[in-house]
Amino acid sequence: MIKSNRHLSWAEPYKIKMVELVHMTTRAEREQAIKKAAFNTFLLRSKEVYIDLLTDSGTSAMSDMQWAGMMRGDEAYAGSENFYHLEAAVRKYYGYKYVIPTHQGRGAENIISKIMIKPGDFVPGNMYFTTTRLHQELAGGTFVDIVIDEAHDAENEHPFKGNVDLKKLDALIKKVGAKKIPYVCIATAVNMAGGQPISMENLRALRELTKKHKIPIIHDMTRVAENAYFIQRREKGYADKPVAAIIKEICSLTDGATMSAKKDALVNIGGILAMNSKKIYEEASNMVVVYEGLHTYGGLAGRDMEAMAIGITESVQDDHIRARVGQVEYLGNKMIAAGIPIVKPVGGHGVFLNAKKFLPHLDQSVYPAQTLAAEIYLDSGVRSMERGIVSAGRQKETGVEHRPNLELVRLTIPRRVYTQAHMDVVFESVASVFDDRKKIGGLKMVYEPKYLRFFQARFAKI
Ligand code: PM9
Repeated sequence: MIKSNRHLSWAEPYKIKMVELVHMTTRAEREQAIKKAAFNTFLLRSKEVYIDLLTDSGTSAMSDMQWAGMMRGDEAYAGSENFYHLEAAVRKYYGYKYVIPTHQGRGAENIISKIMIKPGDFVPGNMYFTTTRLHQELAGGTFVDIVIDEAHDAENEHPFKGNVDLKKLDALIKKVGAKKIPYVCIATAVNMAGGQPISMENLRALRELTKKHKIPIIHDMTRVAENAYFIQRREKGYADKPVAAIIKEICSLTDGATMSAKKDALVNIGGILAMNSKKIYEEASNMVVVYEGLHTYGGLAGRDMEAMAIGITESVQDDHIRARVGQVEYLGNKMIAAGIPIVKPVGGHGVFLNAKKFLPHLDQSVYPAQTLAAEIYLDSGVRSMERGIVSAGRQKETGVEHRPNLELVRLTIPRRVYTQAHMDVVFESVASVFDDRKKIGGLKMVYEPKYLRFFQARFAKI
């Protein structure tokens, strides 16, 4: 953003060149569709959806430059030119020395978990993420939550709810010993907390503590640009620093990264594993051939890597990120003004409805957030996602259900896809469900898959 334009509002820094028609449905059609989908919005067909706020993952609109880049795909098996463009973009904007492409974020999580975690290890992180924790557990590790308590409280307006509670980390080190902690896993713009940022000050302090104990930091940088924008807006000393410089500073405080490029990096498919250690790079580039593909394509086509290299460049621009977060805040502020309970402050990638407060008559055992997502779909065809007890799954050792404090419905905004008028419709629909909330009853789970159950679980009305 050019500084002299900061008095203007956040209008999109692009114009529309091509459109995709969306489908409107009748209430009767939606009733049939959600029943067929067993009250799980992941099981709806996209043609049954009007405004799709299921996820911001892989749903971005690519730019004309990215599409032009797709035509420059070098589909050589080894040493594709596009890989070198991607590597150059990662080095320039993120600063990590080595990069391995992966088919998406969880491909990178699988590899780093297998390399660094031994059975019996503990992996502390600033709140869990579903796929990340699963790979840590599959490698034999136990995830330990070290995020500040404020992150688990939807109403708390702490500006950096992604911060690490250093006392919790210190206590874990004292309890299990630094040797049992292969790395600390730090997410920027913490997804499950509602897209909440970590501050640079906290990251710097974490760096000091981990350095003392020789524990590396692995950065889940899936939404690093959104985090950097919040630092620019909220942290002392960063108001005049470009988002690109803040991103580089964040990365410089960590040793390696996993990234789902399907979010901030503006592509429909792809991920990366990046690091500064040559030793880990060599192990990872060997392991990637087992699970993904050669180290210069990692499960991606050359054209995908080109789109990612260009997407990274576009994602770090101040005017892009200001408009992206501006749109999310526009929707969030409408909800707050209407008294609809949401996670505060409004996060970077979506508005998270607080289902516990929205439906206070429903106990967590009848899946209030799952229920609310289905009700919003029924009302308007707006698709959202459960982020509560269903997503949290079961404890690794005991099989008992996790009962997270946050029982949320995520209205996730894809990047560069929907307009302000779409946001108004989303608000109108949530407000109408809110007016009728007392009539809403809960769900029971009738099929539960073993892994990441939220994707495919099936429900029935009680
Ligand atoms: N996140 C999301 O919708 C897609 C899968 S879960 C519905 O938020 C973080 C912070 C993520 C993430 C995916 C992954 C995995 C890692 N870290 O989906 O494998 O938000 O590319 O990335 C999703 P992939």
